[in-house]
Amino acid sequence: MAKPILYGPRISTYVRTVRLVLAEKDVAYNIVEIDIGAGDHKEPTHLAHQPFGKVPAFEHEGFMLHETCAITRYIDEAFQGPRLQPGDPRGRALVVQFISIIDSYAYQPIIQEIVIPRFRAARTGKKPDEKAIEAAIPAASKALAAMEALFVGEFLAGKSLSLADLHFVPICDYFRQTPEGESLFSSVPKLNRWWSTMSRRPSLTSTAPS
Ligand SMILES: N[C@@H](CCC(=O)N[C@@H](CS)C(=O)NCC(=O)O)C(=O)O
Repeated sequence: MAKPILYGPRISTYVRTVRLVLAEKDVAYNIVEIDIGAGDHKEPTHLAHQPFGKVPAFEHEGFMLHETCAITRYIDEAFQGPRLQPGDPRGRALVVQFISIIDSYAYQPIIQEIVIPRFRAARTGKKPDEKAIEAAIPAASKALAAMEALFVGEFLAGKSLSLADLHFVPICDYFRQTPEGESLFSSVPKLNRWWSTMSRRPSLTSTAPS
């Protein structure tokens, strides 16, 4: 089988989720870095792969895909390696439920409204809009609390690692580097324990953005 190609920057949480899945399945791939800082994801070359101007996009033997949840499911089903989706309908539904919560309710407040402003402030030395960050905390907290309540055990959606864990890891890794993340994680003990286990996996080290 030809090596798949992943289009996107390593710093992106969605790109990292795909890299985590590829690493857990031990699938070799090529990555084409897209410089989102320079706006390359809005250029025609990338828009031909991802019409919404987002990252990642994915290519396998001429088959093109975008939308991370479609890409990760395809990789799990098309390649050898440990299965990252449960065999039963309820187990798979729980995995999809977690991914949907992450996409719909966690990503925006955590990454867009807390992590990006904090990291940008650290990079530029300019003060972030503290009021805007504070305004994002209730939504971030609600998403974490919902996942804490749904946590099945050991891994997010059950006894085995699944796509749900790999969709959430990149967001947590960044969030925990902010004061808001550090504080909110102390109120979700199951997710905290989950993170201690997850953070030791070799796939996290090998995909860590520099
Ligand atoms: N629905 C898309 C969302 C991907 C997404 O939001 N990616 C972010 C990076 S983590 C992005 O492209 N941001 C750049 C922008 O919105 O201009 C997916 O699931 O792949």
